[in-house]
Amino acid sequence: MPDNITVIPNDLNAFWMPFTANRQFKSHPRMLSKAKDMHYETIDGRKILDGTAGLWCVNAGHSRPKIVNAVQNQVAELDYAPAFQMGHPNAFELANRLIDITPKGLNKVFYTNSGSESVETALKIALAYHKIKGDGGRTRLIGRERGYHGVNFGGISVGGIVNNRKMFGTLLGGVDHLPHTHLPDKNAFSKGQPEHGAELADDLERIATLHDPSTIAAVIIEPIAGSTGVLIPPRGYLERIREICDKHGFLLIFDEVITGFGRLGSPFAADYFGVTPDIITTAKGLTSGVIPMGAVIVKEEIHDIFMNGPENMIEFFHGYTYSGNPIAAAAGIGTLETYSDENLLTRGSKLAKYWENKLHSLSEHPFVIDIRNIGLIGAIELQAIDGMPTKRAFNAFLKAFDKGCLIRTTGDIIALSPPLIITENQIDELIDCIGDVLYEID
Ligand code: PXG
Repeated sequence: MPDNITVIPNDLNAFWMPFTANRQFKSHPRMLSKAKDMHYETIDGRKILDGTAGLWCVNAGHSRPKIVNAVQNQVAELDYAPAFQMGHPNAFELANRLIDITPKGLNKVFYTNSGSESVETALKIALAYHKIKGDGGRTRLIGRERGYHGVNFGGISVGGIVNNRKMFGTLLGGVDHLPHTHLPDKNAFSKGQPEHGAELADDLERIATLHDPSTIAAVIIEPIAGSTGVLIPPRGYLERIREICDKHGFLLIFDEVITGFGRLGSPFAADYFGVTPDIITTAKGLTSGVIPMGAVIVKEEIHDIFMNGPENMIEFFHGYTYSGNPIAAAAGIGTLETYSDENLLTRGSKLAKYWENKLHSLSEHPFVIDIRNIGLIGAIELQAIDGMPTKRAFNAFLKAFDKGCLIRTTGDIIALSPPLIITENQIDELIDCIGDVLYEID
């Protein structure tokens, strides 16, 4: 940043911060000013080990040279190009590179600017697809309890996080929800996929019967529910969901906003679980968090249904001013190159066992009631303080930040998702930091 711009604000009032306890933050600000590889630096010069890849997005690590150069060069070359009825090479190049790493058959890319927009886009594609096919009675959308699909109206309607829904009116009509898959009595301290709960997928049959299957357009789920505190699908669950969708003609949407781009040690969760959806929503790791960008990747036959009618007509009345923005696309290309150069999309599979063992070494620590892990994702669920849900985990977050490590908490769950460049030593450092924190909080 140029020297003549003041970077330390003297007043924090104007900025209404998202998903933040604004008053707590403004009384004790936690300000970051730099980042490199696995670390942030605070404005007072303290290094913070990043245990969360920012917000599950900085998969390549911070300020990586290929991404930095791509963005710097692009902004000087072509800053913006109209997204509608015009093109520029980066957007096409990125789409081509993207479909090289997406599951077979999913090879058409629609750009957005965020995970929330990817979700809205995917739901609209699903509805329009059935309509164009002459099956316009399929208007219902099925989500899942505890699901997170961003914060726009479609996303909170199919989502199942109560706090994200309850203030906002009646939401979309025609939506129903599968039960969540969290069964702590049966599955606590599971390593990887839990044993129990595949039968919860059968609830989709119940929902189908209740509404009549011919009224259902799509089912949207996160292969791993992240935001709600890391709920890993029981063995056989996703396969069963796929089967039921196929049986009734429902499109299956995997929301891979956090599981995409190597988080599980494979490019996508669809690869990891061997279950292929019809549509994948992405964002975050697409540009390693550097520039806002999302993408919806769809099966060719879904895209092709739209390609009819007169050739001069717009086929899909949807898009954003910044869909496929040149700078975001450059960041995406630099990111995919970094992933490829350093084998980051599969690196998690090599570290997963080490990560798992280290994480589960905390099982006897104070307040720990469950530990869950898969790929480079981990969750440590704490016993809530009586009458004060979320407080214990939030205190752990504050204490960890003081000690130099960044963790995320949701409810009383600590969620971990480090950049994919993390080393074994840094895994030790992160988990040891959390271990110390657990002994120091009440
Ligand atoms: N779908 C999924 C599965 C997500 O996890 C979104 C959609 C929305 O993405 P945008 O880019 O609109 O925020 C998300 C976002 C957390 C956390 O700490 C998770 C998200 C965002 C911020 C924090 O769990 N997920």
